[in-house]
Amino acid sequence: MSVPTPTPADKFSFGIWTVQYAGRDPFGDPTRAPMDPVHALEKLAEIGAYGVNFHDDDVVPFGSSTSERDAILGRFRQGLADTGLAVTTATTNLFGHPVFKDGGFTSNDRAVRRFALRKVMRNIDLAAELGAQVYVCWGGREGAESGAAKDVQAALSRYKEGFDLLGQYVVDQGYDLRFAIEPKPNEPRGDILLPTIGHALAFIDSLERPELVGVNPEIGHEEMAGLNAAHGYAQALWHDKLFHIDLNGQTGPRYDQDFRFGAGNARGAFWVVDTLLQGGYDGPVHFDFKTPRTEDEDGVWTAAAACMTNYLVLREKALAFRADPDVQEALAASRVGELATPTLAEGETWQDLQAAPEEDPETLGSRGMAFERLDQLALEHLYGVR
Ligand code: GLT
Ligand code: MN
Ligand code: MN
Repeated sequence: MSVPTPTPADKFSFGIWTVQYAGRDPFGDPTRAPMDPVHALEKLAEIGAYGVNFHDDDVVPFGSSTSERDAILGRFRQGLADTGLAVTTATTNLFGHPVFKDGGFTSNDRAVRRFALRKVMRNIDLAAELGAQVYVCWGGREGAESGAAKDVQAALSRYKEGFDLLGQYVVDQGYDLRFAIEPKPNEPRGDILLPTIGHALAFIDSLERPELVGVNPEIGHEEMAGLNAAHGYAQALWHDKLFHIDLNGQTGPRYDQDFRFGAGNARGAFWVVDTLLQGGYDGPVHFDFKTPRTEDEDGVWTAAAACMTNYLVLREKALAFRADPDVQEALAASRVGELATPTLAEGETWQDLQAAPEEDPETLGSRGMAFERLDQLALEHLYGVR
């Protein structure tokens, strides 16, 4: 297998902040120079990306005046036109400025909440103008470090109030825009609200317009919580709520590593790709990674290109796995397809079930499931020996 090359049909997209990340961490200063967003557009187009995603502040620095904002956006629009990159998604920075130290939508300080909602609405206008169809909401600062500091039930009510207001806003403005909540268990807060895909899905059900809100799961964030990211993506698909994806790499429950996609838990990445393909996800294939601060700018573009390469490699491997006759045989031996058959026959009732001849648990219990053979075939595809 040769190293594959991305094409626009692959719909690869990047957060502008991913390549702009200059290497600041809690222990050290940036190791790279700030990156002009238009330069980011040019380089992303050059390496084969299809689209971009940005926070308001990635493009227009926080606190810019109206005239500065207009000038910066004029240049950015020109950069989009010149490169042909699509704006697939946009989002709001509700975590960087000190005003958001206790959150945006759920800050204890009501004035902060009002400021946050206005900031989101302003960027939604820009997102809609630039053609974004999904608006990502990562509530990184919505949370707490200590017990009494946050009334969690009140915070969830304010979170709901925020999404209800924004839903009303896009409907009133006639925007074709849906929201995608990005869960994360912790970091930068000690504990973040809506920490996993499951929490977010349950929360969405409480909203006035649940149809406008889905999830944007990030592989690393689910793995930080010790969860199986592919299972989370599958459940989001089952609920019809996988509006967007953040692909990256992570090695188990620890700090948010944001490795390039395919690094870290490679086996988990394989199953995420397989889940997306089998589940028919057809949105942008979006990467949210941070290049380690050991790298210079060349390293940033190496890492960005590698996200796409690794996706294409894993896509080919996942498709080859599914097409392999040995795998189809192993799937049948493991009775995987049988799970699609409803447990009761059509029209059968619980009374019929009670009246049916009983299964023999000894016979059933003595049958092996043959999952080891099936998983070994997957690993042989992943390891490149099939
Ligand atoms: C930040 C975070 C990401 C989110 C981004 C969207 S910002 O980089 O680490 O996981 O997707 O707000
Ligand atoms: Mn992350
Ligand atoms: Mn993310």
